[in-house]
Amino acid sequence: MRVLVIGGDGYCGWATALHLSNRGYEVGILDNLIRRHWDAQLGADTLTPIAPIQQRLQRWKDLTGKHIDLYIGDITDYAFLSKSLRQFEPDTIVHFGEQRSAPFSMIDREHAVMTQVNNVVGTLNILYAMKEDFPDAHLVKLGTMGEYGTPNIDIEEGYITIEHNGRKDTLPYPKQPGSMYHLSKVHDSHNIHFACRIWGLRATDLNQGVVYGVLTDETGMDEMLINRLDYDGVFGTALNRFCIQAAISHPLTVYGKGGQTRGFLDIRDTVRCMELAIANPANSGEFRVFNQFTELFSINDLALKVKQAGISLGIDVEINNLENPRIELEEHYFNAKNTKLLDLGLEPHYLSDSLLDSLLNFSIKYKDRVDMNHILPKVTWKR
Ligand code: NAD
Ligand code: USQ
Repeated sequence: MRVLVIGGDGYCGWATALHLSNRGYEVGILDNLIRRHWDAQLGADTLTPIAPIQQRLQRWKDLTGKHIDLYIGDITDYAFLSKSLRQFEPDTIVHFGEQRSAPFSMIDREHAVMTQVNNVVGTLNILYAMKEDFPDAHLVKLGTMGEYGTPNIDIEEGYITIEHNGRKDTLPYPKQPGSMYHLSKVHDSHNIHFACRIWGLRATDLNQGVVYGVLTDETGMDEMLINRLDYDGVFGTALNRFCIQAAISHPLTVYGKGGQTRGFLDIRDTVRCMELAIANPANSGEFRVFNQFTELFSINDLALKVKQAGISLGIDVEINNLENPRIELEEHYFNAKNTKLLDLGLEPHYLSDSLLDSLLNFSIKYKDRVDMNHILPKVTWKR
């Protein structure tokens, strides 16, 4: 099976592309490398020294004998996208290629517009290119758990059955996203659903939770295959940031009360979930939604776990409750379903002491690369 991984130079995409290649899929990567450019603009860098994409792919080939095609360009450029798809002829299109940071999208009007144009137009172009040339291909699109927000009822996987005035229907689950970025994913979901209903395309929307960890079987094979690990206040995410903060003895940056609860998963489960979704495609005309996370944690839970793991490594970890730069509920009900990927055979790597130890040790190894100016959050949601 031929799988094109759009956004394959990024954190989830790189790990997924190598995993699929290792499992015998014919893989292509399409990426415009804009994430490397955004890092440079912010003056931030991944904790880990990532090699240029061409060198990464050459090393993968030298190590495994497996070739990965490379298309460098922007999916908002329809001519480029359409030409690349015609060359590669995918059976499955995996779409990670978006601006994915909530704080980045909340910097100012320009960043909000850029995020929504990049994400919404890129996805629309993919839908039109599929309608035109690959109507039977399967789109596997990364959505986010943050599309749902934090409703005071259980979160279902994409749809909810509602009884209203004596009538009953199963409808898209209500969405209340918390940033201009998360909103872009809601817009994408609507557009993909429309394309499935009207044109009969097949798609799986993976509402992924926050990903943590850095090593997978493939990215751990060689230093040149190392994955990115973001720690800065814009692109870094909760648990990864906390481990890196612990490694440099910086107090953990819990925003507000820390009762914010989210779905989380290990990057080793991200790659496995992608494989399961690809191997079990949606039907023609079906817009399928899976909630892709393995465990729920509050930010306080995570901070305490990192503090505990620090003790076993002889590091004294302090926890700091900062004023919350975001506008979000800090104490709330959160109970999301996640059975569909488990039903397909996912065997989760639950957050364990050994993973925390390994992530902390990994962070200690590269701690000299940390720029302290990028630890505290600088972007605020407030007017
Ligand atoms: P990332 O920033 O590391 O990677 C995204 C990649 O997409 C980058 O290499 C970037 O250059 C590329 N890209 C962006 N816009 C593009 C365009 N217009 N054309 C071509 N390439 C483009 O992000 P990530 O953490 O790997 O996230 C990947 C996807 O997974 C995103 O859609 C994100 O919303 C989703 N997701 C991520 C997480 C997480 O915790 N990292 C959690 C849930 C969902
Ligand atoms: N948070 C802290 N301290 C920090 C960083 C974050 O308390 O140092 C809190 C935030 O306020 C928020 C929660 O942790 O309540 C999650 O924030 P995050 O930065 O870890 O993740 P988020 O902004 O939600 O975005 C990340 C990815 C995004 C993905 C999303 C999945 O960047 O691409 O869509 O996780 S989810 O959160 O399930 O929507």
